[in-house]
Amino acid sequence: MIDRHTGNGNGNSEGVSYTGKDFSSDQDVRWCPGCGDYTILKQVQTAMPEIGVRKEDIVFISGIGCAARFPYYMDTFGMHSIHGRAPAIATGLKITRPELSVWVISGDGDSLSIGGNHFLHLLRRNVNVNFLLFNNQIYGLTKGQYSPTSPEGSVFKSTPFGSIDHPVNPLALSLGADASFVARAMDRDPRHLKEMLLRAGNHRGTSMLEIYQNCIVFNDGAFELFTDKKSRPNEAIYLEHGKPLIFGSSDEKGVRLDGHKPEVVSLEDGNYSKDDLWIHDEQDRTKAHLLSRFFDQPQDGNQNFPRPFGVLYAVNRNCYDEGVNAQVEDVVSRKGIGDLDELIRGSETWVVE
Ligand SMILES: Cc1ncc(C[n+]2csc(CCOP(=O)(O)OP(=O)(O)O)c2C)c(N)n1
Ligand code: SF4
Repeated sequence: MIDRHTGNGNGNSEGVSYTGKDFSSDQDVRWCPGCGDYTILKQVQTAMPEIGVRKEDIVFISGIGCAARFPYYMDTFGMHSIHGRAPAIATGLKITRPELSVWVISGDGDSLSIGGNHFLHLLRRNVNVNFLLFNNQIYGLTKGQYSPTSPEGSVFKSTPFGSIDHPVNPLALSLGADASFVARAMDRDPRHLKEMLLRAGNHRGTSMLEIYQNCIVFNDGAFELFTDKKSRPNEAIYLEHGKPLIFGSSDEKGVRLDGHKPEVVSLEDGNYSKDDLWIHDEQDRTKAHLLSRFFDQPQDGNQNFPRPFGVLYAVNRNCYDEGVNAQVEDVVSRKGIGDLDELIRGSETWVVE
């Protein structure tokens, strides 16, 4: 059994017509003024009517952190659960209620530190849920300790002499875990963020969307290179399936492949034209891995690759929740409904003397 109503496993869309406001709850929003979480909330509320699922078929499940307050602000079902464990709860819910559209909200600390293990298994199992990873490179709720995504050398309260930890690259990690949908967006490009939310919401399987989110209090400007309108054209590249990798303020640069080695080239010096560039293919796993490695900082002295935004990888593969339900149905049809008491009692008993 895939879905009791629609068959696509992403909620029931029969006869729904909402506006963004319909998804706004009556709770006071308790994030700091200027927090990037506000924009993300707004874009999720704006995207929901277009995803077109009935409110009573939508569930937001979070772990712990500032980001994790999200379910309170959505006028849908929701659950603020335990630290790093939202994927386990989402998996259980999706298996037992496959008709629901399930969204996991998590911070970088929540999903990549205490919840790293659960994150990995959600992705490899490809449970049909949407995972929104709010990455602010800091622990916001606990007042600014460094997180698994903080760059080396980060000076925060818990790392007064600079973090010596090598950071996690969330998209490379997701691809390594065989995620079927891997994308990146940022709070300060709301139009593109909404587009990515729609893509994630319509994906069958785990959609992992990393969202760069500014923590204005403890890590302001962490993503300024990509969010600032002046530096963005040179530091960010927007991926579109079937289109060449072009960037720069007047589209004067591109990325080509020399074998499997990416290279930034000028489109102005006459050596290369658009026809020489790498054409983005969302279904090419090898190229998605290369893209996820465009992660260097200009100050590292490496070739300054632009940071990719958009869908790096999207393929269709079996979902764990569907597999579990299909197997249960098959076994029940062959063997009938089991008896739990009998199972617990077991067929063999021992007497301990
Ligand atoms: C079992 C457990 N360990 C530690 C904590 C303390 N704690 C609360 S939130 C958090 C991390 C929050 O960071 P992040 O997930 O990045 O979310 P943000 O607050 O930045 O949105 C930690 C360590 C906790 N609540 N429970
Ligand atoms: S501490 Fe940072 S992440 Fe948390 S609400 Fe304030 S600005 Fe947002």
